Amino acid sequence: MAMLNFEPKYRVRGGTILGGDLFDFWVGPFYVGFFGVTTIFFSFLGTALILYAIAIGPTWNPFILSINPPDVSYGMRLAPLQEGGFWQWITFCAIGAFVSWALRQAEIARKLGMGYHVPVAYGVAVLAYVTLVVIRPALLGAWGYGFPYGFISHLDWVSTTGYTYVNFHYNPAHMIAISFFFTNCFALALHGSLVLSAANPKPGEVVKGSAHENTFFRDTLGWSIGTLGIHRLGLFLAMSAGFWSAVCIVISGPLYDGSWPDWWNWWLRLPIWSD
Ligand code: UQ1
Repeated sequence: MAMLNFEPKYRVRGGTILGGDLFDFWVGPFYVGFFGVTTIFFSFLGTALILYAIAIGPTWNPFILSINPPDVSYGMRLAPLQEGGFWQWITFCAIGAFVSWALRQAEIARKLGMGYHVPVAYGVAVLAYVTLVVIRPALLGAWGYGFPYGFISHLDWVSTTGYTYVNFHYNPAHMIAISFFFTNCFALALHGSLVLSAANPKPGEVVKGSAHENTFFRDTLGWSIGTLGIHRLGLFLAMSAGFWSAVCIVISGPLYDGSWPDWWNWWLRLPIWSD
């Protein structure tokens, strides 16, 4: 695998974003680069901090263990390690690793002369995480509003945060995010099944291509979005799901701190039917 015939053509030095020739090399199949080094650094440090924090904590029981953010009384200050400081440094390492990974994707794309679609798409997922652990806590004035790092504790945080606004399903941005997630699943199911049905036939049968794929949907719906179009649609749906997830949580508290079901009373108060 490491000596595919196209490798000599594409595995050439140059075109880095940072570090020049310094880390412009491969280790086995992996491109390293300056951001590969920073990814390894932050991942290892963050993982070590997680293991150390649990090791000196009360339990290894996966149902109970949790690395919690500081109490809200610390505000946006740095807390002692065992009072939320571990959470803060782990969060710092996580963001360092995620951003390094995005920049490594961008560097590889640049070296290959490709578009930056992959790091942009990945960046939306990173944005959703940063919204939860930095942007919303900062807008509310305390790291303590970030979610705890534990298998069950993070679920409890989602539950408590949801019920703080009475019923999160009435949050309009949450509705939009969920609609994008479902539509994204629907589109990928259509696309995955369509491609497999055409390109992976039973042994002995001929492989079909985009002409068959387009004809299937023209016969079924009267219209086909096309082979490039379905990927544009998929990217849009997936990025929109992550983006509206970030919006739905960042407006809860910083912009609106009432009950989401009550927010819809603007509808009942419209002058058309109210006095
Ligand atoms: C589609 O039209 C198409 O073009 C041929 C694909 O590309 C392979 C697809 O995967 C899908 C799912 C469709 C149908 C999608 C819509 C929105 C009509």
